[in-house]
Amino acid sequence: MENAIEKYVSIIPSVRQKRLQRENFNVFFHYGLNTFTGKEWGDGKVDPVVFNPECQNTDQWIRTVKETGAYGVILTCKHHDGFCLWPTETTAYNISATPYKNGKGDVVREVSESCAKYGVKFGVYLSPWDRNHPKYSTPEYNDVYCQQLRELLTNYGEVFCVWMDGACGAYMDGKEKQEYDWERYFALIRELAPDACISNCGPDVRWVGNEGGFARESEWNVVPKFAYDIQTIEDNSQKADDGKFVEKGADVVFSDLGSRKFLSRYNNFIWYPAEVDVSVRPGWFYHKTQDGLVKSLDELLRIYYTSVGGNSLLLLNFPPDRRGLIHENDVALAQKLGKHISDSEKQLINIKEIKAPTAGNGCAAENVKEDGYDKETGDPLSFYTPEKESDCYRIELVLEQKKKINRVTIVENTAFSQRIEKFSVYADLGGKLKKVYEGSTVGYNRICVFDKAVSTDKIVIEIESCRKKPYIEYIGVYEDNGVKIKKPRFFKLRQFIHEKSYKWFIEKENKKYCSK
Ligand code: FUL
Repeated sequence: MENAIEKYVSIIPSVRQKRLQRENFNVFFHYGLNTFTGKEWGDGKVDPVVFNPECQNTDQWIRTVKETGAYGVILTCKHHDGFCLWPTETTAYNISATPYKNGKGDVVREVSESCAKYGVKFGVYLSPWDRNHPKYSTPEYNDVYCQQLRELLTNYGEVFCVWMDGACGAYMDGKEKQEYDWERYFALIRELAPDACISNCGPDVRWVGNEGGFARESEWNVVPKFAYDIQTIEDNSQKADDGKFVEKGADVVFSDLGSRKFLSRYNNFIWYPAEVDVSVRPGWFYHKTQDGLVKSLDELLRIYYTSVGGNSLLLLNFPPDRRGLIHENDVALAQKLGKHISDSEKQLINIKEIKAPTAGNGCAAENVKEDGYDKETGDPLSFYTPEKESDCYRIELVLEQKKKINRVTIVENTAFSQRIEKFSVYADLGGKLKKVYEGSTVGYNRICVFDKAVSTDKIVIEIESCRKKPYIEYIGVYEDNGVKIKKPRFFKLRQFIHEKSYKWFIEKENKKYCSK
């Protein structure tokens, strides 16, 4: 076991992963022909003339993103229907074939320029599954896909993320499954955009396993090495509980991907943080009928605190409408979310004194009060680690004054991997310690929201189980912001529901398109 633990803690993030972990909240834009046809999955046969937004304004999109406080955006440059939002040379099925700006438009350019204008990062979604391109299902399609990547990664400035969707229903069109040349795609992205993370079907960021906004309670970044094509939804999902699936490889929908018990079945491990991708509406694309179904702030806060606050990335979808604008209802939600986040950051309470096990050289406990980091490397400017390993690490935080508190944030320095496996938070209530939170993983961000706010001037954190000793970068104690998080439902149940609803969705789509 000792050797195994050594191995787990030797797995650390790349610089590009560390940077993304810092900037863990981004916005998705689903936009294209589906916006105008009311579909979620276009069949690749829709006439591009339907694309005709009257007053598209990508500055308005990006201002909305700024309101949320998110760092970057990811635009569906090509969704499954194969329609390209930029004037690509790889297919005529693109923006030039639309009435928009008399065929002279380029939505990718507009969004990337608005991002540059407002200091927001720009990322691209390029669906590998393509229902329009005649080369799909042949080896030459890999050339087409690479050419599309090349155009996007060389003509639109810096790209922080390439998002590769695993969804594929080629059988719906009576087509053979495409053999994707993932390694070639990845090599090209690394060559053209070395700082970009490759998400979803890529080596840098893993899909959390559902699209409902549910994060795992115990999320690990050190997981068994994945085969990327295992993430494709169509035929890699588990078919029988016969143990064979585990031999084939780990799958993103498993509820436990990183406990010691789970890891003990594998030999090769990678750093692979999870991303929760979810829409503020029921659909990924805009549908007028869903104007009244935009999520409430409470729902969004549950998602925010369990993803961003639960060692996961958040990719929140705001779909532009047929006018080419983010709908007023969605903008209002973005504003509320952004205000909540910025107000909450101001509620940090000063810590007067910290008592903790003797620190390792140069790694004083006081350092946990600082949350600065190097923008280039993503590493913290300072951190705390105890000198020696022990069974339990007790960190006592004496506050400057008694305050009403409802949360504590803890951050591990992931340059030393992810180590904490079990911890508790106590509040001193008139000389008596009361447990206010119990958790497992911490990782690059854990916001411990208490069930009930408490008035106290002393918080105690006990780390009860850890892979070797902990490396803690930051601890923040915050005044009550009124947030209450309902305990997330059991992940396995969510997984079950997700798989069922996904099958239902595909069958429904199938009927719609294939019965014609
Ligand atoms: C899924 C796609 O099929 C949806 O349309 C959407 O793009 C979502 C983000 O990923 O797999």
